[in-house]
Amino acid sequence: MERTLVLIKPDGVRRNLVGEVISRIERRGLDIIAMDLRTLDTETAKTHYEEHAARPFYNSLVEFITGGPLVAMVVEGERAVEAVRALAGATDPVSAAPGTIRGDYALEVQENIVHGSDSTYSAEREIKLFFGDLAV
Ligand code: RTP
Ligand code: MG
Repeated sequence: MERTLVLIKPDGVRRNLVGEVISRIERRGLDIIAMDLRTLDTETAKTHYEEHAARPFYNSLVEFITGGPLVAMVVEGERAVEAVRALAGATDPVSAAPGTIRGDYALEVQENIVHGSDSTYSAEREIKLFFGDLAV
């Protein structure tokens, strides 16, 4: 069993896609074991995306992810990290396959609806950042 951090980003909440995203996760057979609606402070957002600190889109990304409420959840299941990444689709929604969340609902690379941890290592770091003591 694996755990991964999933975010329904502020664009997904604003567009009322929370139920749609949760439904896809549940139908796939993954379990949601923690979840809340919250607005990130700048410090948490910067830490979450620290790997992108040198990228030109970093400031814009931090502004976007703190710009409204998001849904944070811990998802558990067999190979959950890879399974959620497959459900989400490619980072750039235009290249994301139809049938994926991004491929069905987004067109812009920044406002791409969901986040899923990209490795078990990232998942552990991100779950600690968002949910404290909940172990991976
Ligand atoms: P995420 O971390 O949100 O799950 O997305 P990802 O792994 O598919 O993509 P990553 O490379 O980690 O990028 C993180 C988020 O930054 C925004 N982004 N903007 N303007 C741009 O060129 C650009 N590139 C990435 C997206 O919101 C992306 O999901
Ligand atoms: Mg990423």
